[in-house]
Amino acid sequence: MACKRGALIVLEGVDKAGKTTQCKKLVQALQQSGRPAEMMRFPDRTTTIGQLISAYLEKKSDLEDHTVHLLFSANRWELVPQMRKKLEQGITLVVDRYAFSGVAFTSAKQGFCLDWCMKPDVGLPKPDLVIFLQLSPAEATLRGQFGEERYGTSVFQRAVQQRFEQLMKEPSVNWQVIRLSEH
Ligand code: NYM
Repeated sequence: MACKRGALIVLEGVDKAGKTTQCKKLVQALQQSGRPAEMMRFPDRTTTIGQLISAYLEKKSDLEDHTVHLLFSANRWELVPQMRKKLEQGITLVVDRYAFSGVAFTSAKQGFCLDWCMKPDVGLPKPDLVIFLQLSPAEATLRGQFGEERYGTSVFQRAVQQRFEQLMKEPSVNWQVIRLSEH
């Protein structure tokens, strides 16, 4: 008997929005309701490409900006066969960041446009749903300092948020915004 394809659900947002916690909760809730579900995250730091990205994020290495953008995309592409297989097996994938983070973070840097940033990810499996966790500036402040990794400044994160807002105008993507209040 052919089983129903799993859904591809992506969680997006700026750093510290709580994506990882919510991904885990969603996977748990889906499993408890009897639906096979697994979590994935990007970057996946376990692969060879992921290790290059991780060293860059941890500021242990420097990479040219276009190069690291393409590595983030390659990290998604290398996992596509695995993703497709699981979806075909009926497993719902809950993914912590996807191509939208790739575009929002790189295009927040000087000299990058959305159009160039989107190109390497064209053709990736399309999410059925993208949940955007919208952190208010007040809540971001309450959550304290961003981490020690690259991109961890509030100025950069605000630029990333603006890029996400531009991406959310794309009507072909099923965006659902969840506003996180201060309490
Ligand atoms: N990031 C993440 C990018 O710059 N491009 C991408 O394509 C992806 C998927 O990596 N600050 C950035 C966003 C985060 C950082 O993510 C690591 P995490 O979820 O903290 O491991």
